[in-house]
Amino acid sequence: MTTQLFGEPVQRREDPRLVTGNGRYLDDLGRDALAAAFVRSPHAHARIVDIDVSAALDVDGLVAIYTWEDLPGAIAEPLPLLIPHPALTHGRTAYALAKDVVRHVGEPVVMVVARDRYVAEDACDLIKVEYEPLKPVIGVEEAARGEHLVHPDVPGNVGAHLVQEVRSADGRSAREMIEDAPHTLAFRLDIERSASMPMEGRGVYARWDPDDESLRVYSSTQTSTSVRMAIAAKLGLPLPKVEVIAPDVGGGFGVKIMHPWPEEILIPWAARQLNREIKWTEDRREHFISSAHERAQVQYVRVGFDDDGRILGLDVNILHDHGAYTPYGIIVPIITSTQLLGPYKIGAYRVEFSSLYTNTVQVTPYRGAGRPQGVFCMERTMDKIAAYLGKDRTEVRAVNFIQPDEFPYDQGLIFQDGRPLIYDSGNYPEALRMLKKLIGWDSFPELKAKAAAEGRRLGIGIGCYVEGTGVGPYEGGHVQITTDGRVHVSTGLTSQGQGHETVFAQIAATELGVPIEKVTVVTGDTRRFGYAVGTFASRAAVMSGNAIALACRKVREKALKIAAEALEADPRDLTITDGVVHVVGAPSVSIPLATVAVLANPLRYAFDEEAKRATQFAGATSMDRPPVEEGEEPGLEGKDYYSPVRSTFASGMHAAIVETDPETAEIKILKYAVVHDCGRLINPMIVEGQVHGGVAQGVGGALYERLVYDEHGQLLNASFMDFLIPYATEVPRIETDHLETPSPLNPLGIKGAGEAGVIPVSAVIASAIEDAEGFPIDRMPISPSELYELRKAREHA
Ligand code: MCN
Repeated sequence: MTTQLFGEPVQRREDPRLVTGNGRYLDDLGRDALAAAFVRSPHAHARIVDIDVSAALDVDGLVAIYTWEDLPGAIAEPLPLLIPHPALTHGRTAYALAKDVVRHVGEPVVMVVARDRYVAEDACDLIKVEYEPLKPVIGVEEAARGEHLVHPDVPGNVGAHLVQEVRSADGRSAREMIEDAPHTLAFRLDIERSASMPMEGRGVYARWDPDDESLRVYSSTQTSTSVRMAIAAKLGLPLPKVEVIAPDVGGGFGVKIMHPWPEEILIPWAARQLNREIKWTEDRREHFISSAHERAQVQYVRVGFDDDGRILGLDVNILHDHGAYTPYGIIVPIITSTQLLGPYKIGAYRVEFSSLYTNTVQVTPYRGAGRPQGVFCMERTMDKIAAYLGKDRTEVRAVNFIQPDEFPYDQGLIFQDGRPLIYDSGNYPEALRMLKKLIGWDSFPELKAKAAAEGRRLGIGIGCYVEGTGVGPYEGGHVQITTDGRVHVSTGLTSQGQGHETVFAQIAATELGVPIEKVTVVTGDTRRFGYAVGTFASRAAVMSGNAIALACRKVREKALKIAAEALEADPRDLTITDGVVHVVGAPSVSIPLATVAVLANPLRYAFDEEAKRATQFAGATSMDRPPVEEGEEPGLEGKDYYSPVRSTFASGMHAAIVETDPETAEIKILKYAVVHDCGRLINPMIVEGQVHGGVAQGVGGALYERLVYDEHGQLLNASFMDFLIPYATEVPRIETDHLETPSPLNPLGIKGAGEAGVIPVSAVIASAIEDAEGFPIDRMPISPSELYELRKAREHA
């Protein structure tokens, strides 16, 4: 049996439970709890004139109705704004229940608690809210005109405005470099709204213990510790009196992170108020109109370059649609603007963004978080340069690549974590070589010509990206070996399907030399681990992975020390194999870890016959070790934290071959290839799964997913009948190859992988369609009807 499982494609241990229906999701809990439902605004922008609940009061089974007026103290204040930034001069967050004005369709106005959801919804229908409609602001261009305001005290609807600039080595600005460049291009790109759309929506279930004056809250969240802190602060409870548990979470993709949702505050508050268990489970329509969206940006690009396609100056102006509120600060446009440069070194760079309020659902990070937009911009730029110069698109990229001997490479910008944007490692030329081989880049012209002879249109496309992963500030791991030889690992961050139960067990098994079957992993339960940040920004592997490894190393050291005493050996001569500590080269001189765990506990004799035998085996008597020496702790357990100096930069490149129908403009992906570098792989199979899932989401963003608002601020496609996400039939087979350039920044040499799949897909598909059609694709997503219209426009041009 091997315990060296780091790097092995171990089967996901959580899957048998999840795929046989034995997962426990939020709605599986609290079956007898009261249900909450919300009256939500039907208007995009309106003043609340009156709320009349009288007709609902007689509904049989009604328990309580709350409006903003009923909320006490801090709960009546706006929700917290996380991650403030000096450029965010006008940050605004919503109230848990709307106060005076609603700013998007779907904003919660009244909360109803009742015997069950049916009764709660019936009561909602009887509540009359009188509104005075105000002019809604829809789309960044209308917002930028500033004629009507989303927040009356935010001039021009500008929540934030930021200019970042990197000058050339000889001190010239990007604009000067562009003016002086041999060639220049200018164009506009349009990126539409999409959203996370996890299979399981949000949900909260809370119960109050009046004797202990404590709350137990279950939330379908990516960050149980921050939900806990928000509830404690808003309800005025000491932190130890609030426990938050993330049960099985059916996907998050960003929408369930950090900033507390109104429902995460209101349900626990009402549970305490009424001393009853209360649950709220989001339905799909609520998810569309009252959670969060992302992506929407308009970008104006100017680029100057030389005859080889080397970029001398790049100037990008971004109008970022932030929706009605900024609970998560300006993290999304900051990521776009700083990671737009990708794997390239650019002569000089200027990026400016305005983050604009509109009367639409608020914008918070969705898998990829601003990077798909940045990559779309950079990769469209590369393709345009190649087309202009008549060069191969991969050549233009290669000429701009940062070279392997140039790491660490400082891009001269400040990253989202406030630290310098320095790439730690990578090998972009090698990745390109691997990708070209995987997709068959060099032989594609032949394929294309052959298809053309049959009346078919094929195109090939490429897109490259880097991704800052494993962002701080910290994450922790706790490891305990019990007297049955089992290893219990816990970490505070949560899991939404990434396979953490498996990979963290692989790390512990490898570090401790125990069979993986002996390892159990708990995540996202503040009772087990109170200090944590959460699962987002592809950080779990780097952050908790390293913290768990460090905790294991502490425990291992302690185990070897105790075993050395028992075996009368030098700890440096010992190793652990299959859960047994033994002298290197003399496996018979050994002691099981289970026995070492017994020896590590001074109370071992009192309760446990096995322990008595174990210590006799070890040649010890009951009192011949001091109970707990100074500076030591009983038990074979340890905790450690990992806090990175800065983020580590994963990277990759994708390529695709598409076919566009000459008649119907239908777009089919025939082949899709990924070369991916997330440093040392813990589990290549899980990483591939993550990449595949990401590509599937990216295909949605490239071809189908677009949240359409009309001029009144009504979301026209708030259901899966109208908002298209790709089925398995639309997702191509994905060929993946891994390149491993270890990160020098963390002990395990790993980088993140969770968002890699999604980031470049729109750029790649646009690149391939452009190659098939011979005209520019400057928007994402692109549908067959739009492609058809573009063809017609070309014909008439
Ligand atoms: N991994 C590995 N070796 C590496 C890097 C990662 O084996 N060198 C493994 C990790 O151990 C983990 C998985 O790959 O099991 C993803 O790791 P990581 O990149 O650390 O990402 P996180 O675990 O932090 O997950 C967050 C990331 C993000 S930001 C979104 S959004 C997202 C995603 O992961 N949401 C998901 N993947 C998702 N997958 C599912 N099923 N559901 C979501 O909601």
